[in-house]
Amino acid sequence: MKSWQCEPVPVLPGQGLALRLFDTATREIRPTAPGKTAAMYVCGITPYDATHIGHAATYVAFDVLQRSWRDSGHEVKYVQNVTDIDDPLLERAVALGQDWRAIAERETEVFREDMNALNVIPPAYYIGAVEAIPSVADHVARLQELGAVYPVENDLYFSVHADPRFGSVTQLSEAQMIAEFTERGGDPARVGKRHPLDCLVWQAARPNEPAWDTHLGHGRPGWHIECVAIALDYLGIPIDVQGGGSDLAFPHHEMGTSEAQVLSTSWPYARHYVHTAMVAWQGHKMSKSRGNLVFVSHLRRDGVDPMAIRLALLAHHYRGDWTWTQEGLFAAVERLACWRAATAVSSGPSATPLLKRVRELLSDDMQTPTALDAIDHWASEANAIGGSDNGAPSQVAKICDSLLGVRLA
Ligand code: 5CA
Ligand code: ZN
Repeated sequence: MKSWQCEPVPVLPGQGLALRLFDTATREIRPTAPGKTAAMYVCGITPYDATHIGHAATYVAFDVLQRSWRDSGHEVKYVQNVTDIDDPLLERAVALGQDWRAIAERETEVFREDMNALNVIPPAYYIGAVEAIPSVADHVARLQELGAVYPVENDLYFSVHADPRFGSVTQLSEAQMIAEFTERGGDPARVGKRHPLDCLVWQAARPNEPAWDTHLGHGRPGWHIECVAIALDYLGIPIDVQGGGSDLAFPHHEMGTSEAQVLSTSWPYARHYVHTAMVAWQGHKMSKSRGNLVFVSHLRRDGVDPMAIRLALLAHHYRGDWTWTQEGLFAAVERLACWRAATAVSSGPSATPLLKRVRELLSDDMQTPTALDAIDHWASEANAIGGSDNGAPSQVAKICDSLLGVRLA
């Protein structure tokens, strides 16, 4: 699938520090240890009602992660999917009386435009679920050969306990898993399943729903196996980072991990599971199902500078839930103006200590709020008393662009 464009990332003097990140599976901040090339898979949108601020916060967080890896000398192989066939998309199509493909295409295009405006580095491979169907069918067939898949009526289910490590990503109790599975679209009570937590990998065609012909029959993929097939095809195992919002840790990443570990007879699927916090609005998690959404495209249409949106997101640490507010956006607009004024002149306070400090903060589990404070400090001094270091302001602009993705020029 077509991805999007972004401006080249400026290269900074010296090299960034090795990135340490919180890993959901081990519940600690550990060094990411990628080889020369770091492999990252981030779960993409289900393309209806995109791009809301929650989506944007998640993709901007992984963009900062990628920038930090690049700054410390790694190449990054980044893969993202688009869930362009799934129940919620079909439900929306019925509600709007529109073709599901038209909705998916339109919303994916809005997402691309928003990502471009927010200066998010595109994935090297941007893969739709529909285009991955032949691969999904192959992976399901392989799971069948391994004895990890069984039929329920005409659908196919994966036995999650075929992976002895099932549960190790989120470490929830079985009761918690069943509760979350129910809440997040799972079907623990379906008659014919061998275990309530077993998950759908292939759904046989249903009346008035799209379906594809494969060697598994006429149908469409389950959700988790879609991401696993794409990640295994384009990255291989282990990947360095499996990313997404915290709402995906269970069941999506837990079950996908077990599918991948059975398929590859190896573990771990991912060295780090990185989960971003949920952004709320009007008292609840911003979500398409609830409809409490603030759209990036609407803010842009109303004249908000996308770099101010980006700064409003970066003002929150990626692991702490937070609420979107007008005040937060206004503060970001002011901050952007202050940074632009400070970097529009030819000399200022030295950029060298600032670069060191920002690198330290970002390498330590991506402390973006404190990194913004450090830049504020430099900018206030620059605006109040100036400085004699020629070229420092343009160096600082480069730091903001390269490490935070905030373009000031
Ligand atoms: N297509 C699947 C992933 S394979 C999906 O979850 N799509 S989504 O459109 O619902 O979400 C896209 C990404 O945005 C996911 O990583 C999700 O965790 C994240 N996300 C959704 N809502 C929020 C929110 N309110 N705050 C932060 N991130 C969110
Ligand atoms: Zn996914």
